[in-house]
Amino acid sequence: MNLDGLDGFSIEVPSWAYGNSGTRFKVFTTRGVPRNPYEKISDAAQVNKLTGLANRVSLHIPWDVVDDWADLRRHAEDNGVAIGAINSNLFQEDEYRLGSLCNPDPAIRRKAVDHHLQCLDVMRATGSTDLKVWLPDGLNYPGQDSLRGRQERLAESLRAIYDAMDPDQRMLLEYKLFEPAFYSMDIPDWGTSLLHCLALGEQATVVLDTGHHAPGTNIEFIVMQLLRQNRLGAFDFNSRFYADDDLIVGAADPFQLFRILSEIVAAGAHRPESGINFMLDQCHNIEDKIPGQIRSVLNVEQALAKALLIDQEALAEAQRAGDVLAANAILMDAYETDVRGVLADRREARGLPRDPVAAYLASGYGEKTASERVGGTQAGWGA
Ligand code: LRH
Ligand code: MN
Repeated sequence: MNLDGLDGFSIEVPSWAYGNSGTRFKVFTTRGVPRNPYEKISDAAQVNKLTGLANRVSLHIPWDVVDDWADLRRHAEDNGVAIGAINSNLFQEDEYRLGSLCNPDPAIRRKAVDHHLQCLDVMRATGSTDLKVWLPDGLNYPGQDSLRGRQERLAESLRAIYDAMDPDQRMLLEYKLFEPAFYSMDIPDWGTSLLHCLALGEQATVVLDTGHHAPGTNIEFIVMQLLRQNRLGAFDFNSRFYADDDLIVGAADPFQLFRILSEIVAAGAHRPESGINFMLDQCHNIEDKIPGQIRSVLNVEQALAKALLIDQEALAEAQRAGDVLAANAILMDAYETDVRGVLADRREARGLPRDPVAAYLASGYGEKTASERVGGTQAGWGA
């Protein structure tokens, strides 16, 4: 089994996965949960230490604001990770009730644009080059506002942010079908995000969050199409059974994850030089967070390993010959291949534990942090 294609592959983990999270019904708290970005990064670094796969941590502003960004950057580097994408937050200010970058009020749009200019400064201070913009803006009732007017305002606001970016910085523009708006979102689908990116320029690319589509959507088709346009900037990996459940990637539909990564491998986009940022965007509402993150990065690696086993030549030949069953069988053979043993061997060869979850549980890190992190306010949704 040649899995050299895994060399250099890395996954970015989200700081917010280590804080408390939940649903509108309940946010559960857990002993030892981080109380600040330093502790979030320390926990995230455990995932990289045990898997060798997760060497970047995404931050969310203002959740991860600190007094000294250079010091936080040093803390990350001391723990073997780097600061990854900087996520703006347009969903927690009262002023944004009727929208942020699309709001009819120019003063509120200005506030939302300025928030992104602050995020660009955080990127300069932390060495991050990815600005991730998810727009919660939308409508709950038909007629509530002009669908077209909002697009014009959005284009103007995004232009103001884009023009403030440095040449090495990227905008990652995320779309979502619904929630928190329930009639229309202003960036509901990949096409709308792509249109705005094409209008902005080369440094604007699309983020595909696997939980942001209508049930039954063929997500790998969207991956293929964005790759064709060279505008797939990043993934927010997670899985879902119904809505934006933000569950462990691959847990709900491992075959879908395999199909997505098959399109990535077919285009050679798994290679670091593709510039695609493979990120997780998850919440561990009821399960232990660090083992949940370890399981997640291993699920992505496993799906990628299976995709790398696809016999591309035989597949192309069967497709050319119109041999439907043979073509499908070639893909299914790769999917049905158990790669867990060879991946454990690969870890062992790199001085990493064969079973990272077991190694984490045996490390006592969870107990140690639970006993140390007394007092203060736990981080997380609703904190
Ligand atoms: C929105 C989203 C976005 C993040 C948030 C934590 O649903 O996917 O990527 O800002 O989750
Ligand atoms: Mn997301």
